[in-house]
Amino acid sequence: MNQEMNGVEAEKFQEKIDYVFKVVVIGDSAVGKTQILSRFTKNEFCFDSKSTIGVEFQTKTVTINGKLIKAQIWDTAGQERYRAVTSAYYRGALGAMLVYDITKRQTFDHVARWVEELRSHADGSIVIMLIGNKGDLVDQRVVQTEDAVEFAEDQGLFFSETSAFSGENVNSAFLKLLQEINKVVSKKSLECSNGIKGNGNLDGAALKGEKIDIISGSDLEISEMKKLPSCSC
Ligand SMILES: Nc1nc2c(ncn2[C@@H]2O[C@H](COP(=O)(O)OP(=O)(O)OP(=O)(O)O)[C@@H](O)[C@H]2O)c(=O)[nH]1
Ligand SMILES: [Mg+2]
Repeated sequence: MNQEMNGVEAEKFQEKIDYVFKVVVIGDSAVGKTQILSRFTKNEFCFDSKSTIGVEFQTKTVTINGKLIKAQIWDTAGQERYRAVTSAYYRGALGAMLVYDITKRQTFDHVARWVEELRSHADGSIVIMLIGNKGDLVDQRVVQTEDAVEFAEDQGLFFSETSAFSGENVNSAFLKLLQEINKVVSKKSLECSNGIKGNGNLDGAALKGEKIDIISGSDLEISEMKKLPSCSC
């Protein structure tokens, strides 16, 4: 949508954005993180995509409950040696897509470790969506849906099976995550405007009528990121 606008129109559009939600995509190498992102933001898929090195991000603007929300989605390498500084990657993240490959058992076995990493580096209120990707490879499935559902329920995660290749469930999974983030943000915003902190106590600053920005631009360390090229192959 942005590409079709001229500079002035794009500027007006930017001004109307209500929230920027930072989302991180994590999971083992080669599970399809970059391709899921590419499918969601550009409706593209690439079979011989290269391993991600460092950190990349893409954005997509969607409307949720009448609010214009820009999802800024960060993608990093599953391989430890290619990963960027972990704390910077998770800082300010409101949501996470935790991806495994339904055809590779090990990638599902590692999901618990990724949850631990999230719990130790990200904000406690982060919304997590567990994703079983490569759903198109039905004959090669080794991770059963029920096992993933049980794990997700146990850990309080949302869950979906996707295919970056066919596009199945990719949009709906991202939209569900963004909707859930929106609920969390709206609740926090309401608590602030009522002068009640998350712990139920009255907050002096809010009672004085100060405006509290839940997500400010400074939370987004754009200088540490590079934009993805139009195709990541
Ligand atoms: N059949 C099928 N192949 C997929 C799917 N998603 C990704 N792939 C393939 O899986 C391989 C790895 O995909 P990537 O998106 O690069 O994986 P990644 O998780 O970003 O890997 P790292 O950047 O190394 O962490 C590529 O060959 C993709 O084409 C899918 O839904 N179906
Ligand atoms: Mg990648």
